[in-house]
Amino acid sequence: MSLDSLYHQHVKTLAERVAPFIEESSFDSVVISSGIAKRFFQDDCDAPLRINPHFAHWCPIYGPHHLIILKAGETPMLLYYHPSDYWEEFAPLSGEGWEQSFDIESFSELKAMWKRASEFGNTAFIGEKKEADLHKSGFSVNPEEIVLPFNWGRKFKTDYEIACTRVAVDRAAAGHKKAEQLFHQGATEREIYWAYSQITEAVPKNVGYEPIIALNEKGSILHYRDTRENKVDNKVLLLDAGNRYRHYNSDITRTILADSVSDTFRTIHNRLDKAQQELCVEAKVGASYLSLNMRAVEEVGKILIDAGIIKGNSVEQAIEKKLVKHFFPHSLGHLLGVQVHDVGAELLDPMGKTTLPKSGYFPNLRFSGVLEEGYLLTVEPGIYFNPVLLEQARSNTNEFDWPLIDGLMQYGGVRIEDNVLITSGESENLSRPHIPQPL
Ligand SMILES: [Mn+2]
Repeated sequence: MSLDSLYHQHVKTLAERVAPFIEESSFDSVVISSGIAKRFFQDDCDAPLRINPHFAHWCPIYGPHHLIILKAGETPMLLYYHPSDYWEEFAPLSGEGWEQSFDIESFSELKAMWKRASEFGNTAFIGEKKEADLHKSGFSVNPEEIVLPFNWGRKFKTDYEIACTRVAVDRAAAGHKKAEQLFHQGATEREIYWAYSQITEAVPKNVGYEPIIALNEKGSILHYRDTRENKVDNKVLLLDAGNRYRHYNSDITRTILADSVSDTFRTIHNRLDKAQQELCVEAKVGASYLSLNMRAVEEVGKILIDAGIIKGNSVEQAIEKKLVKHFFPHSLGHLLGVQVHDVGAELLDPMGKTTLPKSGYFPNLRFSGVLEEGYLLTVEPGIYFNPVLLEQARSNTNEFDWPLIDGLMQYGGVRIEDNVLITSGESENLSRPHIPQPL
């Protein structure tokens, strides 16, 4: 099926999904804005535009000020902003396939456009309050009775959303391959950054997050931001980099080793890769997300004990005493969609019931509950030798082999991340076939 037909079906599915909630709410209509640019402090320049994720969920266009209007049981409307402006380009509609899914009205003035938007009764607005205030709309801004069911629905991906994600994976795959090649040729972080950006066409609308391109010890920093210009002796590359297509993200991490790394580090890497692949298979319909997270911690615990890094403890003890946390401080992953960290799975029902664990091993787990058909999530366990996390454990000389750990710090760490689609049967790993983990 063509992307246009998939898209048409997608919009139909979303409209049917939200109709009962609009109908039962105290609102006659819902208005979703594409958003407005954010201006830097004391500056006359704007940050790169990031479309309101709710708008992105409904419409593939990239530009500020557009409004979607939803009424239960009716074809969605798009109020399309198309001023004549000599500073910026506001592209005219060009008859692309997606346009068939809306009743479209074009406006050259915001005032007239917002007046039109106010003609649909009592309205709920999904977008930033300051935008609703700017236009003195009188709309109710982000009321829970609307936003919660809209968020809830976002966890069930349509075929269109998966098709877009596949394109985002394909583009990232080309970048990952190039990065691997350059790493082995001794390239710098900066050189890998340029090459990745070029191959993945990383203009702002194609970038969901800035890639993490970390050589050697920098791989231990979970959100490493720098791209160093200086040459180092390339031992390990941790590359966490995706792409964005029609607002849909891929989010993929590979860890690439030079021949020079120690046998211990290579073993840690190979075993984490094997465990990650098993976790991807276990991430299937009906699986408890909390149990899956605990399984990941157990696997990491085993690897650390077998490597001799944690001493004198069983896996259960090492987890109980939170020894494993010094090496694997984050959770297993997150939903993926129009936001790199997508929403919806935290809601057990459309009206906002949650069972997020408030304490225990994962005080900040993004969601609990079981995996359902249509979820798209990342599976990304890691093992890091991070100076800050290790410093917190330094005084414990009995249960950690410090000389061994100190020898491993030069390699940073390992993270391996794939994008997994939960189907009614076996789950599908969208990224692994296109980006094999180099061994
Ligand atoms: Mn991720």
